[in-house]
Amino acid sequence: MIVEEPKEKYDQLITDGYCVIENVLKEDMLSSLRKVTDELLDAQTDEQKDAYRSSGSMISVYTHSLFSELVVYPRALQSLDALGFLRPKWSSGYVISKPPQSPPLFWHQDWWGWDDPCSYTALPQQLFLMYYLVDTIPYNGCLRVIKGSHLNRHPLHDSLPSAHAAELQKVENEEHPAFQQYPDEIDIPVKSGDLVIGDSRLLHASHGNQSDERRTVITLWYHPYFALLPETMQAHIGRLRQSDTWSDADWKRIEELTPIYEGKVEPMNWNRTPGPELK
Ligand SMILES: O=C(O)CCC(=O)C(=O)O
Repeated sequence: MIVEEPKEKYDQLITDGYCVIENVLKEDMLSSLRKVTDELLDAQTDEQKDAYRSSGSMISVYTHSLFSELVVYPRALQSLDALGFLRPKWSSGYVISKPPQSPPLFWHQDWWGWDDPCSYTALPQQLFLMYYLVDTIPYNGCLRVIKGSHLNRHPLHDSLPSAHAAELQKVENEEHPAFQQYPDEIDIPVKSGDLVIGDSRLLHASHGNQSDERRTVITLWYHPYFALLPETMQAHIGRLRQSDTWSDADWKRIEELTPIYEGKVEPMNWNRTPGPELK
C-alpha cells in the first residue's frame, strides 16, 4: 500500500492543510528528474536568477516532456486516490530550485480564487504536490508551514503584499515580515522522493539554503474536486494552455487529467488576497 493510514492523512490535509506521503518517486524517476532539472537550471541567465532570488527559480514544467510523465506518475495518482481524490485534474507546475548559499523563500499562499465563497470552506480547491529531489532539513532549505492557515487568519495575511511580489522575489528588504520566523511555524523536512501534498491556501515558506548543493523542488498543481468547483473557477482553470515543448504524445498522456470547461461562463477574477471572511 502506498499510503499508510490514508484516513489520517486525509484528516491532516483537511485540518492542518498538508500531509506527507513517503517514498512515492522511485529511484529511476528521481535520477531522470535530477538530470533534466539540472540541465534547465544550468541554462538560466543571470537576469533570470536575479529575478527569482528568493524562490531560486521559477521554470514552468511545460518546458520539458519528462514533467508530463510526472503529472501522471502512477504512484502519485494512487496516493491521491487513496486520499479519496478519485477524479483530480491538473493545471500547472514549476521547478523551484534554491542554489547553494541562497536566501529563504518568503511566506506566501498560492490561492487565486478568494473572491468566491467556497474559498472560505474546508473544500480544497487546489492542491500542491511537491517533490524535493534531495533530502531536506532546515540547513538546506526545507519547507516551513503554518498549520491551519488555509482556513484561519494569521497576522501574516495582513502584512503580505499580493503573493510573489517582485520585491520579495528579489529579497530587497530582508526585514520584511515575509522573511521572518513565527512561533507557530513548523518545519517539514523530507527524504528525496517523498510527496508533500498541501492546500494552495496554506501559508508556507522555506528556509534559506546554507549548503553547497542545489535544493530543487518540483511543484505541481492539481484540482482534486474540479467538477464540484463553481463554473467561474472551472472556466479559469480550463483555459487553453500552450507549450512549444510538449509533443502530441505528452498532451495525450495527461488527457484524463486535463481540466476542460465547455460552458459559457466568464472566468472568475484572479484575486490572491483573502477577504475579511477569513477569520
Ligand atoms: O521552495 C520551496 O520549498 C517551496 C516552493 C513553494 O512555495 C511553491 O511551490 O509554492
